Amino acid sequence: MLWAAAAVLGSCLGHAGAWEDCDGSYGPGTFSVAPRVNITHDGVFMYMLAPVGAPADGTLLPAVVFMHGGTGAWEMYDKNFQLYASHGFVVVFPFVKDPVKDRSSFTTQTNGENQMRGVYYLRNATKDPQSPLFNRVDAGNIILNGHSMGAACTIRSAQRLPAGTVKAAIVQHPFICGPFGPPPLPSTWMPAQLAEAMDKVPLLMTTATNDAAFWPAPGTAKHEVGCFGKVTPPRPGTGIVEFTADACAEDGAFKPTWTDGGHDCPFKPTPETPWVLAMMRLYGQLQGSRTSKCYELLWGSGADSLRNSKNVTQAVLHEPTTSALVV
Ligand SMILES: *[C@@H]1O[C@H](CO)[C@@H](O)[C@H](O)[C@H]1NC(C)=O
Ligand SMILES: *[C@@H]1O[C@H](CO)[C@@H](O)[C@H](O)[C@H]1NC(C)=O
Ligand SMILES: CC(=O)N[C@H]1CO[C@H](CO)[C@@H](O)[C@@H]1O
Repeated sequence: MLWAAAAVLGSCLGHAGAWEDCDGSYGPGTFSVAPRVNITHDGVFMYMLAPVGAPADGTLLPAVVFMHGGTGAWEMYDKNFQLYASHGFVVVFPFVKDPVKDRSSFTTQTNGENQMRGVYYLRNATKDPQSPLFNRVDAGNIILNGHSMGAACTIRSAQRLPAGTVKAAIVQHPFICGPFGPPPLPSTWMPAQLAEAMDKVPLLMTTATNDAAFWPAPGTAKHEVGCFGKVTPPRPGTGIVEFTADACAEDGAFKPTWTDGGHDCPFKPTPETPWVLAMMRLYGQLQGSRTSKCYELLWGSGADSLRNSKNVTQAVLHEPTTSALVV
């Protein structure tokens, strides 16, 4: 009920609150960004990046808890995190073990365990006078985001956390669904778990036509779209977007250390990152407002909408219903 009232108020005021609406340009936001901080919470090592200061009207900051892909490192996503923090988001980046061990393909986690710890850390930190986040974070405005192995975690965290704990889930290039995967059970996720996650939060999944991580391209995207479609009936406020091979082409920006095409398209500043940010802003800052530009870009069908982007091979988008916003 509170949420419904807040959303109505938000639209009456034309978003006069602390957070700006999307304008379709996706440049950096107005916050400068403090240096990254090391955190250990409940035995889990994490990096934390926060904006400097807070909105003048006392509004608390939203946050995103991001889980990296297998063999992943902060540096793959750093530019995107700086962008999110400049828009007012606290970024929490839990490791499975630590920055060195997580670079090994033997360090894996797919059940969302450490990503959930990231959520618990934020709930604690905003109440902890010793924390740099003391009284600064709205622990009710947390977004989950992950890539590859971390995307599998994001499905599981969204499914496992009680309804109302997080505001949205953004799942970039998840594994293929189970039971046979790859990877096979118990490391993959099941369509029934995705359905449970979708019953709790708006959920946006991404992939790319040239993702060849699990099947030769375009097989991986085809199977991911198939897995998404196994949730029946379709849940409002959910979607999967397959970006084009052109938009997700390898551009050498991370060489010689990493590639950034296909499966690793989430490292790039475009085409996925702007939409990830729009989803974060819509649900972490604008309370899902149906009258916002963020909403129109993500769920609408205008010339500048996600579904009509020339960077998109196909998009299956199930627009939220009014009731889906009252979570
Ligand atoms: C933070 O963690 C990194 C990686 O483990 C380490 O290299 C660095 O020294 C730590 N910084 C501080 C201030 O503890
Ligand atoms: C489409 O993708 C290209 C390449 O990544 C990028 O330069 C362009 O800004 C993207 N356009 C939109 C609307 O996202
Ligand atoms: C697990 C953990 O870090 N708990 C902390 C939560 O915050 C309080 C202060 O509010 C600390 O005392 C706890 O140690």
